[in-house]
Amino acid sequence: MEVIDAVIIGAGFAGLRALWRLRGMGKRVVVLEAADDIGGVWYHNAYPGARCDVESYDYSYSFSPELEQEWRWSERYATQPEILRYINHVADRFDLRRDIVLKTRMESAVYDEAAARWTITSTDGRRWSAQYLVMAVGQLSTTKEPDYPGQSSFKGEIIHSGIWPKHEVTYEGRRVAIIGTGSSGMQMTPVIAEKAAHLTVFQRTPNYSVPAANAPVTDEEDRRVKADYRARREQCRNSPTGLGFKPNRQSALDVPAEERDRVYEAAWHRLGFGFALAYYDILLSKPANDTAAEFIQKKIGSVIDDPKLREKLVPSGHPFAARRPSVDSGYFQAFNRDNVELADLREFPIQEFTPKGIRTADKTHEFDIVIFATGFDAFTGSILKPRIEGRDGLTLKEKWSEGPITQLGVGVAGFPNMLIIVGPGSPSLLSNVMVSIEEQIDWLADLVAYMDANDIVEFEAEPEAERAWVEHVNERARETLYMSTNSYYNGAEIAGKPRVFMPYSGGIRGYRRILNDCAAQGYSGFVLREAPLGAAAGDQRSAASS
Ligand code: NA7
Repeated sequence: MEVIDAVIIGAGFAGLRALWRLRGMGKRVVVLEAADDIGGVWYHNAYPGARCDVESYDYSYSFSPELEQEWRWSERYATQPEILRYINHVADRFDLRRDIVLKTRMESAVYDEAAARWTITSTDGRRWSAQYLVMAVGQLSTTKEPDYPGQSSFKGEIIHSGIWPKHEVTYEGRRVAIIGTGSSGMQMTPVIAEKAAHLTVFQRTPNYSVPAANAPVTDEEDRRVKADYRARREQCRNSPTGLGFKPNRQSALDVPAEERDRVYEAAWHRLGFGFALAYYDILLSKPANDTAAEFIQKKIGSVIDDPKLREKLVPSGHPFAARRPSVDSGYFQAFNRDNVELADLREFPIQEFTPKGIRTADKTHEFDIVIFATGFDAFTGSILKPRIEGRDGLTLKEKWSEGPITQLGVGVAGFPNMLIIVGPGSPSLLSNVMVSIEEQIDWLADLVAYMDANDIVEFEAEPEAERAWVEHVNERARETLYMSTNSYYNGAEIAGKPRVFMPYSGGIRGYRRILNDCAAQGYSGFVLREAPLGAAAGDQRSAASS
């Protein structure tokens, strides 16, 4: 068994950043990654049209000014291949690979209370002993795989957008189905539509989307951003969601309709995902939200030629951005093509798969390829996959059976020395996740440094503090429109999953203040111990057995 300081699970953006930071403090660190290579979701989501919906300059690491200056983004919203190249560049530039163990899935982590250490075991039986366990497993990394009757009888290829195959998939002359119209389905639709003989998009819930307004980055723009990158980073860190522009502090209801339309028009052509910040109360007040929703509905409707299709594709019935909206590049326009068909699952649900395709209540469709763009078991899916056993044999799965409970989104009572990055209880998917990743990792590194400086071997969330934090997370969510509809924010994406609001909606800046206050108060809400709480019990056990 290898004895080290920290085991980090996951070699995506969070895992690499944690490795860089902890190694820089002189810690011996190993990153375990189940996939064949690094990159996390950006390794797996290699579907056609995949790109980030946060601007490239903001969806990148800020820890190295040299890295910032030398990397040249080619587009405003980077594609998946470009982001993967960036991650690989970072890994090489900072010599991270030597501490990353690929093709290695964590099976279990068991806390040794007497030693205040975690024993991590991989599915192939290797073991590591570490003081710290850092869960950097991503929030959208466990795919949701539908299981329709007859699915295994289908003779064509079935692919999930979130674990895209490594072989080349060709569309020319082929009949393709996409099931799901979240960001993944919306991004791949126009790209596949251009190549496939026929494309059928199966829609359950019409989703709001704002145009990406993607464009190549000009040299002038690149120079401008790089000349003042620190200010841009500060803007992100101090914004509610980590996007690089100032939010509007006005209410959508306090301005005349013409002015509001001008603001929305400008936001439509520029802000993408940030449209939800065009007025501060879009996600707080239904009447304010209605103004944004109506504007977007009109815009979407205006690019769809067929009135019947328009009726089905234009989103309604839930507030704009209460479910994750998309940022698209020609999704709705793709339905004007002769080779693209919409299958409305609300009207005609899927009844079964057949060897040749899919039978819905109204017709039989024949396909060569079926793509599930059906999303993920969000927030908790990947954390709860391995067996994580804390004090007294309690597993995290048992502890979270009614929903995730954390202190500030980073620690869990009963699971000492375990840190979660961008998991439930933190701004996570409600933010530019890169900003959240860096904030949390720098905070945890400071905690580790504080523990070293004060001869502390064990930290643990206090049960009272985590109860209060969960209540605070819920309280902030109740101020918003997020709970007014079903979404992966509140566990509705998986049947039987506890219906609780998972991310922290209080914003990145507010969250950082809370983390900083916690540290300034000697890590309030956490118990810090100079000897493991379980040491006495361990002594008794070894005395009894000797
Ligand atoms: P999402 O956003 O969770 O979208 C999943 C889509 O799949 C959504 O339209 C779902 O419809 C649909 N879905 C899920 N299960 C089914 C079944 N069984 N039948 C039909 N349709 C289904 O995942 P994405 O991969 O698109 O995006 C994930 C994130 O990546 C995104 O939020 C950004 O952060 C980037 P529903 O809405 O549930 O009716």
